[in-house]
Amino acid sequence: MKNYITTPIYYVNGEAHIGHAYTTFIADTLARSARLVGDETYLLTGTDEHGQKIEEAAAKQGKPTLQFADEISATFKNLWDEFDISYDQFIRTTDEKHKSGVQAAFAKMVEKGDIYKDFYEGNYCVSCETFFPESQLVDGGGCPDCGRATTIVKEESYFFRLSKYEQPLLQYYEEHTDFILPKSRRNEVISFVRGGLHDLSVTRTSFSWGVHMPDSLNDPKHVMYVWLDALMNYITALGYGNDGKLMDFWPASTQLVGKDILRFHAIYWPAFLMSLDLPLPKRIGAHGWWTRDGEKMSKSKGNVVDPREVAKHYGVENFRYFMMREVPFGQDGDFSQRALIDRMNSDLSNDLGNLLNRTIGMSEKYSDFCIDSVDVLKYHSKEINDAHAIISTLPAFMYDLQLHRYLEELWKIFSIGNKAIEEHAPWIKIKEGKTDEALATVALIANLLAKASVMLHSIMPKTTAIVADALGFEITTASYNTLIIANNLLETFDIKKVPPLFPRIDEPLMDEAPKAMLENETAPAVSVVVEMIDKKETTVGEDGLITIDQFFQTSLKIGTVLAAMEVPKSTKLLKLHVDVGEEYPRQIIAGIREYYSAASLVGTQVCVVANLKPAKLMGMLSEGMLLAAKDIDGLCLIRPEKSRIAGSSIG
Ligand code: ME8
Repeated sequence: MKNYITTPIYYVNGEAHIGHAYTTFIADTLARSARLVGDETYLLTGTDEHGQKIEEAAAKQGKPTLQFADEISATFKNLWDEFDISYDQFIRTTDEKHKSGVQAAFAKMVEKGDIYKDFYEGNYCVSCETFFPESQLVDGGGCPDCGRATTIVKEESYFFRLSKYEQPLLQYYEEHTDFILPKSRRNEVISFVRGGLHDLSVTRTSFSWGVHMPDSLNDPKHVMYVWLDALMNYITALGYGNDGKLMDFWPASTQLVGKDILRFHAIYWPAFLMSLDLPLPKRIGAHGWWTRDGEKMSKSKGNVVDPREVAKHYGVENFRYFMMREVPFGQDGDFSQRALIDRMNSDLSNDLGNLLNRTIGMSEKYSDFCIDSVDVLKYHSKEINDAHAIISTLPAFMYDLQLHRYLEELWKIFSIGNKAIEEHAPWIKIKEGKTDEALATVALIANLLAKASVMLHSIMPKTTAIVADALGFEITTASYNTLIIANNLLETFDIKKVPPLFPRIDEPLMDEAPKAMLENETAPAVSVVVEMIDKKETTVGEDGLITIDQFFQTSLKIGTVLAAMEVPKSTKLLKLHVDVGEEYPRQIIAGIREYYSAASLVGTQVCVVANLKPAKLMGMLSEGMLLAAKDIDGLCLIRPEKSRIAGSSIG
């Protein structure tokens, strides 16, 4: 099956914000999901670069318009590359092929008798690049969409016979009930069209930054209306009006837009396509708008959320997961760091991350990392069947763009896993000598994680690739077919240890840290300190000596550093995840950043004071302390001479 998915093309009058990232994440998810099931897929995104608005923005900066457009367009493209968006083409409306494609489309509309020349006088909003009838204006002449003042423009114009398509459009909506999603928006569109469609002015003479008329019209003072130019990108990208090489991807399977531009996509665009004798897209999905901490984002308020910043602090895939999980498609959503952190801690760290850590930990202890699914169906057929029942409901949610429901359902698989561990307690089964049963439960969890990872792949591609790698397989159409379609289990494999994928976050990472916290960042973590557990019994003698028993009250252990990261806004602290042979790694905040880089520590061994009372440093829990020695040359960690099993006791 062919699958063509598009995002809107973004105006180059400003850099990307989270609204742009949201549409692009959803489009990328749909494309990845289609590729995974084996569909031939094409994902299009790009930039919308013509029109008065862009011309004015460039002039304001004193730059030639094309240079200005080049610069901003590149920031979008770079962002999508940084975010690993799997687009097949990044179209720009200033591309020569696009311009000639639009001219070919215009010529076809003329040939069809759908274009005529007349005069237009009306209230024009430059910001929205749209004329509005007097009756729709707000506050004495303001634009009904953005509220800005409109100006009266009278000019010669070519018109598109939109009115001719009023009935065909209504009939189309009637016959294709899922053409517009969500359904509530469909009703809005229908009532707008029922209210009557006026012919549409589709050329301008008041500026020249746009696509010119086809040569056949010999009318150089006219340029195309920017929305006609922009909408055509969806077919010029496929070669319309040129080689037409990719036109077999048309009609698009899903075209994603924000609710504010639905009218252009659900009314003008289908009418243009009817005029061109082309089929209509299968679905137009209109998403809601994002606010920040409950407020509308605007440059003047300085509260626009920069997607790069969010990704830098929280990770692009966690951000992506949050956006799709948090808000039902079509509804407005609110971005707050607290909501993002909560999702990361509860869904990602607690549910998914812990399940993986526990699987790795148990397999290490009970079977030297080997996972064998041989007895899974003997002891756990119910869990496997329940997981498959859930999985079978997922494609419909993806199809309906209900990604929050998709994820909500998918997460039930992790609940099945966690419940199975509690109920079957493999550690007790091992003690009772029921090794097969214990190992079957561990293998069940590994299989649930594998299947869930495949289904989560389109939303968190890199993260799930790491999970799959730990579980000895790769996420491909072939593994989708075996694990999901055929409902098979994993082959016998050795599980790989991976650093915890979702460290818990306690404090917002993007806000200014309170000053007091910054100043109070010296960690006690790096000198040999003996925590006295019971003051009476452990009092140091008058001679300054302690007994051997007193010494052994300090639990010192060998730890392996699984992950290390810098603590934002701190010059001294590193956050480490250290395996000390327990079910979960410990989080240790150590004041060693001036002496060690985070990367140099991963995989090395350290000595850990393991029975210190947990303490909070800069709002983060520290569950231990590293031994180190310091002199005038600086600080160095105390390490075992040779590598020892994590958790080995020192003393
Ligand atoms: O409209 N939350 O481009 P654009 C969510 N060039 N989405 C938001 C948003 C927010 N706060 N703010 C904007 C254009 N958007 C045209 C499209 S397509 C042929 C031409 C969304 O850069 C908005 O709804 O102004 C739209 O879908 C997209 O960002 C691009 O807006």
